Formats: sequence, structure tokens, C-alpha cells
Amino acid sequence: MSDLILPRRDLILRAGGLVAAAGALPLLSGCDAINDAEPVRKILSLGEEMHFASQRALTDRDALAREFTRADLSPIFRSNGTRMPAGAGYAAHVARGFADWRLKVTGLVARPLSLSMADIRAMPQRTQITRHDCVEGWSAIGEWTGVPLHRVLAAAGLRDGARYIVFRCADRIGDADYYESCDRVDALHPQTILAWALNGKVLPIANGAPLRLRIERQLGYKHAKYLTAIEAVASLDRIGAGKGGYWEDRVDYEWYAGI
Ligand SMILES: Nc1nc2c(c(=O)[nH]1)N[C@H]1C(S)=C(S)[C@@H](COP(=O)(O)O)O[C@H]1N2
Ligand SMILES: [Mo]
Repeated sequence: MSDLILPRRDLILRAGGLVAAAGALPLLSGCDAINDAEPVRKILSLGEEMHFASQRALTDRDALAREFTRADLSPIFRSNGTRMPAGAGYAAHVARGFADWRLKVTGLVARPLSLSMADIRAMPQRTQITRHDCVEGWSAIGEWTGVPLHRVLAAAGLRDGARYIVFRCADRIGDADYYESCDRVDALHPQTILAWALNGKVLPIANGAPLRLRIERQLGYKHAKYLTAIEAVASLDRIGAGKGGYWEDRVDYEWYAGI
């Protein structure tokens, strides 16, 4: 972990690369190998399995996810689900280097916010090297930089009645927008960040540019990409189909996907 802020000149140079990456084709679905989906624990070795079991027994929900070193970074951090949100709106943001992108913070907060990427980068940052585990049976280690979500929620003034945070995304899969949610414990966890950089570079489009959630104690599908809004709510009943996430609404993915 470190308090890294990339120099602005670097950012401008790297923003040019984002446009080139926009050629990637959108995929039809996210965790599309649903029938083959196996719980990620099945692919872990017995030793790791025991490590998880003992960690779960000994620690609580505030425990940190394991952090790695740069030597552990995956050579390629693959992407999954949406790799390029469809539509002219997102393409226009790409063309403008996300200069007009806004993250709205709404719902049960004292001060609703509309943050630009510059606003987000001006807040205190956190960098962490963690392992992403997708239920489809792959993992990757990456270095993420972004603002801790608890900072954003403190700036907005989370109200007492807010039990869940909903994450709204710019992409649709089929006929519905991708979304996710978590409870206050995960929202305020120190490793839950809104990330705008991966491996020291501005987040690639395929990995959720310009801003994506890293919620390190949870499985991959909880890590919402292409964030447009976060909303503090008292109940998930009237969000989507009521199960707290795009995949939770459609398949038997657990809402609480703790690892
Ligand atoms: N908006 C959005 N977020 C998403 C998805 C998606 O399709 N759309 N896919 C999820 C799944 S299943 C995984 S494993 C991770 C993949 O993140 P990556 O593309 O950076 O590897 O993003 C998650 N967040
Ligand atoms: Mo996934």
C-alpha cells in the first residue's frame, strides 16, 4: 500500500492510449459460462482451502484481503463481462478522455455529490496489489489505485438509515444495466476503493474505465466496472429485481460473495 498519485503529465499522455483500446468488441454477456461456473474454492489447492477455512474462523469481516508484491503481478490482467460499453454516450466519453465523466453520489446522504475524475484523483488515494477471483475459475493479481470508498461516503455524509450501497454502471448486458451492491461493512472496508489505475496506468476500457469498484473481500462479479453512480439505500428490494446485483437477479450467484 502507498499513497500514490500519478503525475498529471503522465495521465494526459496515457489518456491517448485509451482511445486506441476502444476497438475491442463488446461481448454479449458477463459471467457467460454460467453452466460451467464452479465455486472458485474448487480450484484452490488443499493448502489454500485450509488457509481460507482458518482465516474465516479466526478473522472477522474487517480483516484485510491478502496483499501481494509487484513480483506477483499477472503479466496480463484479463477482462471479463463487458469489455467496451455499447452506445454513443460512452464512446463520446472515451473520445474526450473521460473529461466530462461524473460519479454521482445520491440516496441517503446529507450532501449529494457529482464528482469529476479530477475531483476523485484529488482525494486521498490508496494503492493495493490484490488477487481477483472470478467464479468462472480464473484469478489475476493486479495493482489498483483509487480513492477509498469510505472517503467518498464521508464527504457525502452517509445517513444512519443507509444500510446498503448500490453501484450503477454505464454498460448494459442484454436488456438491463449492470449493477451491484454491498453492505456498510464492505463499503467502509479500507481496501474497498474506486479505482482509476491498474498497474500504474490509467484503467483500460476493458477493465472498467474510467472508474471501477475494487471490493477485495468479495468475488469478481461484485467489482462493478464503468461506475456512473453510487446510491445509499435502506433496502435493496426495489433496486433491479431486488437481489442486489445484475447476476444475483438472474442466476444463483450469492449477493454476499465473501472470500
Ligand atoms: N459493469 C460491469 N462490471 C463488471 C462486469 C460487467 O460485465 N460489467 N463483470 C464482472 C465480472 S464477472 C468480473 S470477473 C469482473 C472482471 O473484471 P475485469 O474485466 O477487470 O477482469 O468485473 C465484474 N464487474
Ligand atoms: Mo466474474
